[in-house]
Amino acid sequence: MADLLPGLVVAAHGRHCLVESADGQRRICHPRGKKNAVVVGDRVQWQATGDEGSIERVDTRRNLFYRQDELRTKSFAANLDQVLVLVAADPEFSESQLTRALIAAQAEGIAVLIVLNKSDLQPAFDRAWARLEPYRRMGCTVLPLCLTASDGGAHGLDVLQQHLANRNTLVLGPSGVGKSTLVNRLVPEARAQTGEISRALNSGKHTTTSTTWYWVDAERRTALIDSPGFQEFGLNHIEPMQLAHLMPDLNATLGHCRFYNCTHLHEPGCAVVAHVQSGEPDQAEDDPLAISENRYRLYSELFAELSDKRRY
Ligand SMILES: Nc1nc2c(ncn2[C@@H]2O[C@H](COP(=O)(O)OP(=O)(O)OP(=O)(O)O)[C@@H](O)[C@H]2O)c(=O)[nH]1
Ligand SMILES: [Mg+2]
Ligand SMILES: [Zn+2]
Repeated sequence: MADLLPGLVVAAHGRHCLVESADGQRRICHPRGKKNAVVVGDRVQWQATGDEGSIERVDTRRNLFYRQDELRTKSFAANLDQVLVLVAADPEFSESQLTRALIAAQAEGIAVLIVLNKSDLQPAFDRAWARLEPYRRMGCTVLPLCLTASDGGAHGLDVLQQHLANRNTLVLGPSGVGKSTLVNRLVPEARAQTGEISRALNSGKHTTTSTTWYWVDAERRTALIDSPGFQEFGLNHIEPMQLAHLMPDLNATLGHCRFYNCTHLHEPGCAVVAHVQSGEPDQAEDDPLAISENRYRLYSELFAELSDKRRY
């Protein structure tokens, strides 16, 4: 039996994937057996079979970022340093989808970065920026960005690049926010590379419909992973009683409720409810633990959704 070689999965299309070896060479590989299903970011052990290869083993994952609804589990990528949730002034972002993505990352212990793109679009941008205030307050890094400035340049890209350096980052967000535009800005040959990948895999599919790993630097230390836009982000894998722990603003108040098994929905003496902003903006400034009404509403809706599903 031939020696096993280490590799990195840089694209995954159903039964085929593209594996990059240490020397930078990429080749089509076939996972052996269903158990070996691979996702982008997986470290694998493969062996050559002619021009192609077969994946014999998937190394233990450091983390796996995925969503899950009633019907299926959809894995985005594995072994991530960070998830960049990209939203834009237009289309208007869904706070529910943003919150869900952040919870999924927190559940896997993956750092997050929120970036608001299209700062050239006013007044939509300022409105969207204000909606992100609770996220800044709970400790998230939120960066402004413009990828298509009228002078042909970009604004906010330098600061963003500092957050990306020497890490691998999954770029996640709804359709049309500029994920691929960002990748093309930072990876000049991304187009060529994407063309190459789809031809190599002979899939005939448009590559933006699948997740792909790009190296930003020649040393291969900084990577961006482009992903298809998502609309619904199911969290069926999360226990309702875990939710508050996975939302940093709610988590900060935990441990002070009257009942140790408080659901923070209707119990008396609930410390979470005590910090929900009543709608008076001044009150939020006085209370470092303030929880926005929107975030609390998302919590109760999610709690109901995840509890409901468990009854059947
Ligand atoms: N006004 C404005 N438009 C932008 C900016 N950045 C990107 N766009 C435009 O937004 C549109 C969508 O960009 P894409 O990069 O294709 O979006 P995406 O997130 O990759 O979308 P999917 O692949 O469908 O998930 C394109 O027409 C871009 O030119 C920006 O900063 N300002
Ligand atoms: Mg895209
Ligand atoms: Zn409580």
